Amino acid sequence: MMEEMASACCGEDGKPDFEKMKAFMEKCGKAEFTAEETNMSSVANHIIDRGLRTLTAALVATVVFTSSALVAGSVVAQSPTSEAESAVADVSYTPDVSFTLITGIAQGKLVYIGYGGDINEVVNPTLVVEEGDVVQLTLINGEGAEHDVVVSEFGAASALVVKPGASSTIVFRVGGPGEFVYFCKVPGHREAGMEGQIVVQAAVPEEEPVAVSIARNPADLPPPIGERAPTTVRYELDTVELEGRLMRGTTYTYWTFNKKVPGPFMRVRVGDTVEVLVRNPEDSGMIHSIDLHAVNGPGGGATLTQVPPGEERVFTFKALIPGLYVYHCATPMVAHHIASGMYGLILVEPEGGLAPVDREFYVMQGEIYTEAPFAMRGYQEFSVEKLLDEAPEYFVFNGSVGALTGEYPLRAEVGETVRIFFGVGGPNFTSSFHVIGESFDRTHEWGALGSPPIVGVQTILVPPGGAAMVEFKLDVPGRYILVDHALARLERGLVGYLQADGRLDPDIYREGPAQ
Ligand SMILES: [Cu+2]
Repeated sequence: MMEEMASACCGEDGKPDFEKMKAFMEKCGKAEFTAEETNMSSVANHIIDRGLRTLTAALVATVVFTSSALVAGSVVAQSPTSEAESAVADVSYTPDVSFTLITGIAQGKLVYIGYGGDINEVVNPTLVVEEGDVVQLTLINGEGAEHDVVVSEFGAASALVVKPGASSTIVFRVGGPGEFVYFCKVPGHREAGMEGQIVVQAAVPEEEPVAVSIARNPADLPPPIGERAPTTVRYELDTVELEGRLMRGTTYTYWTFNKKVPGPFMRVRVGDTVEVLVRNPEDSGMIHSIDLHAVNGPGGGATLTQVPPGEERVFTFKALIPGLYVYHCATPMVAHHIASGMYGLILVEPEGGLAPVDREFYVMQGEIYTEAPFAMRGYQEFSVEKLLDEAPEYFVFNGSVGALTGEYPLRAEVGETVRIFFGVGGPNFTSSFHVIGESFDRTHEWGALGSPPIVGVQTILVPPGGAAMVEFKLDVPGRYILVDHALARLERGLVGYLQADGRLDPDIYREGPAQ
């Protein structure tokens, strides 16, 4: 297939021939590909490797549009260090940029109206993207006439949306800089006003983040306890309210333990005496507290730690049962305090400690309820209505969108065993935690460390206020993706990367047929 396509798109001299390429694309058609042909992104990569990047951009777009959401993410930038490693391309389950258009009527014309982000309420908005971006475009029927949206240069066309509220999503990859058109191809609609521009710009360097990061580095946790006698351990928690970065260009008022989400990873041994000091700064607007699920006593500490601004409280408990436990603020409205970021994990290690592993990580899942829709720019206000309706706009790992992709991806080496302490702050949604490309060799479900692990698990359910400890050995280099397998949540920010470096063992994973 690869050779056929390469020869179909190149001249005798092996150089790109745009006319031949166009003919090939027409032959391929715009709508249907066979299963084999949807694998053409690898073919396109091959052509890109031969230096035909710009000319084949439209071809790649066609392929991406008709294949699944699994997009080869680094095909252009990849510089394999060996033949073996070149077989593993990074994958991304997310587009680089997404837009939503709602059909409607403005000034007597049929139009598209932008929804969310920079294009909110703009009529026939100009969609600005960067060269090479994978673009996701969702069309929603706003008034009940039949519509679609087409970007013919990239071979992308939505389904017809017929009833009010019906929607269709297309995904395509753009090529080099230029101006392109999207429009409705229902007869007469383009002429009636349903048309806008897609402007592809040269890539600009990532803007410096101006907002404060509240994301907890998943590698930020204390070392294993190992072999030691019970002792007294002290923790100090500052309940800091601050405006932090929710995603690129978007901020939100977080309530935190020690300015990060999740709060600090506490690590003690069974039998330890644990002293917890909660300090609420003078400039806080709220009372705050802590309820640790590792505590045996009313409120898990919350009855002893309702701390008004400018004051502090201290309490002490004995860690009686080994396990991985959630802690959170327990001041009314508790769900609001949790949704604002006030949660973390406390590990009570068994006598003798946990089995040694090569890497440990600390990851927690939560929801954020903003008044405005997902991905709006600027400061976002909290919505108690959406919280009570359990309708979050954002789902996040470690506090913010991008915390575990752009900011702090997990890193490990092939051959290493990785342990993830995974918890759900929530406040409302159970996680179907999964690492794409791996299964868990050992899982302590519900954070139960006193029971033997279950072995060979693909996806682990973790409820709000619950946790799990998972371990797996990495056999193949590349990018693994942390998700909640309720994958619609990925579209609202819930994704993280685990990057494994090392050499590929072709016995375990490689392209091509078995020998
Ligand atoms: Cu609080």
